[in-house]
Amino acid sequence: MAEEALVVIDVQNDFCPGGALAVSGGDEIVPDINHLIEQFDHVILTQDWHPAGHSSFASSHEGREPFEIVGMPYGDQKLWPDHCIQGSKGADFHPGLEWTKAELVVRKGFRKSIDSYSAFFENDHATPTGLGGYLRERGIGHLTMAGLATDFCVAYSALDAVKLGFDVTVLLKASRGIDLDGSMIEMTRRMREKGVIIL
Ligand code: VGL
Ligand code: ZN
Repeated sequence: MAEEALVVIDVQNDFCPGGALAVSGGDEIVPDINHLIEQFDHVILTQDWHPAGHSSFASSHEGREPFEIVGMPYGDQKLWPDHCIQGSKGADFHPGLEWTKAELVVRKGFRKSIDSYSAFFENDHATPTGLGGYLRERGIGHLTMAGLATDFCVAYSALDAVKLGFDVTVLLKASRGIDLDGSMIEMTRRMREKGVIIL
């Protein structure tokens, strides 16, 4: 029997109200996530972890504003406000998150020239983070995902996980989205279409 793990995506200060890339109601999920952490045998966290001057920051592209799209060698990239800078308070987990039980923290987005929404692959959809191999080696086959943001890092992680053959459930109640240009509807549709169970 494959083991199950909870994967908590990017519950960090910068994605919560008051943060640099605040997701509406981002902090409201913390009690639900803490409850889930208690229930699961295995807990893995992801942490968005960018160097200053990261190429996904609008401030790194002269004349560009956050939420515009630029062409990168690996494809289109949406630009963001500076956020989750390595070692900053904004990159810390929300202070209410009961993270001590976590067995692994996967940091992503640490290469300056490429962003990484997914916990499994960077935005070129080819460079692995190592999480897929880690889960396989540990006999973990079922993943429950929740966190921030539903329509970016949660969705891309869930889509990559099903592509790698994991059974994936996304808990909407314990997630919040950014919702740019209909991205919530679009990404929930894509997740369903690819076999992610959405609760
Ligand atoms: C995220 C945009 C940029 C996320 C991370 O966690 O969903 N979104 N970096
Ligand atoms: Zn980021």
